[in-house]
Amino acid sequence: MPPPARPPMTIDQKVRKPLKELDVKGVGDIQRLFFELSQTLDGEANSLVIKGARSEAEREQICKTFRNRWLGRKSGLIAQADENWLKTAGTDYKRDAGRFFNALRAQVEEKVTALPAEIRLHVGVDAVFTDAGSPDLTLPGHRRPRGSVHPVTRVMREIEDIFLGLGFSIESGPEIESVYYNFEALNIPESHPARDDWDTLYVDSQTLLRTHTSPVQIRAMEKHGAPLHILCPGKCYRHDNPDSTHATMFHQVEGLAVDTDISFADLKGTLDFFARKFFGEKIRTNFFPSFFPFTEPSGDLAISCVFCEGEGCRVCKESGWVEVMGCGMVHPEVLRHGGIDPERYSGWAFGLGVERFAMMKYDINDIQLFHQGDVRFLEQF
Ligand code: FA5
Repeated sequence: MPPPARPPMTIDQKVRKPLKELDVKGVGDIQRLFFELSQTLDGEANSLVIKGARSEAEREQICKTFRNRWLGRKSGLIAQADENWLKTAGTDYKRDAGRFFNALRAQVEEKVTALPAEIRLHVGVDAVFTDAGSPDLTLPGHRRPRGSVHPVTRVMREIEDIFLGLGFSIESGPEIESVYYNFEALNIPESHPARDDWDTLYVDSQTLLRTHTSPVQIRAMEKHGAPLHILCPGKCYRHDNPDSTHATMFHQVEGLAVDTDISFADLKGTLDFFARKFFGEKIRTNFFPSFFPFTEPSGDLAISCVFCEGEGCRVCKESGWVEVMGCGMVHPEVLRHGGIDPERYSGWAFGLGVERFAMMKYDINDIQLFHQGDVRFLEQF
């Protein structure tokens, strides 16, 4: 009789083993390991949030245990991933492993910080526990209506998944941003007329609500240097008049790739691949010249209209094409502001509007529907 199959290793077991014992054959295998840890992190945090706490003391204890499990100095999962995966990655994999590790550590730190506010106290839940501390199963249960993922979040995750598969990692930056990162570092000095393109909500003369996710480009370059392949999803704010395609708060996803020998062909190839993955293989892409102060040359990516398949209709104004994002080669001045030598490195970047992508994907004709919280709309997703 063959010996019984061994059960698959848990992530806790894997993180305690050096890479060579995990049969790692390439960067993809390392990325999968970090991705598994990242999914475990999300899963554990989500189940703690769903469970909630019955008292302030219990909430503190839950958060402490979670922090120790992930960030504990010696036996925390991050320390273990550092010791067993990062340190044992050979020179060929060191750079990528470092990138995955940094992204994961940032994600863990963010979760650990956010958790106390996310775990809600269940006031009155004590009543369902008997004096002996065990639950009283004779009490009627609470039926909670089932929620669903918001379409904007769903689309954002779909975009993230496509780029994670290409080796990009996720970065985030503040929504309350400085004038320097939002404009100056992006080659938009105070007198530049392009500042008018972004109707800005100022907090004070040097602080604003970011008008796009592009400032994260500079922050990421400063933080990680080159090479860099990142995706920055997040909220943006503009003083735009609300209508069916404009909101004052909306979401963007920024992409940035910086490396040696990056050309416009890489940008075109990547965005064409992305558009076909997201909208379907039939989609065709077209690049039109455009202008952004932080890219040179700049372009707008248009896709063949998803509604008429390029034949011409009301949505595409009979042109057969719909513009979906701005993009271009990162301006040398922007690389310099990020601390990267433009003589050695080049890069491309893009920025897209998530609500507009969701509108095309799900045939939604009013952007305001995303932000009104109407359950009749949301429960369709
Ligand atoms: C930008 O914001 C540039 N930062 C994009 C970029 C990044 C170009 C990197 C080059 C390189 P733009 O202002 O066109 O560009 O906005 C990008 C997308 O955000 C638009 O295509 C649109 O989909 C979305 N968007 C802009 N304003 C609004 C709004 N008020 N409501 C909803 N979506 C909006």
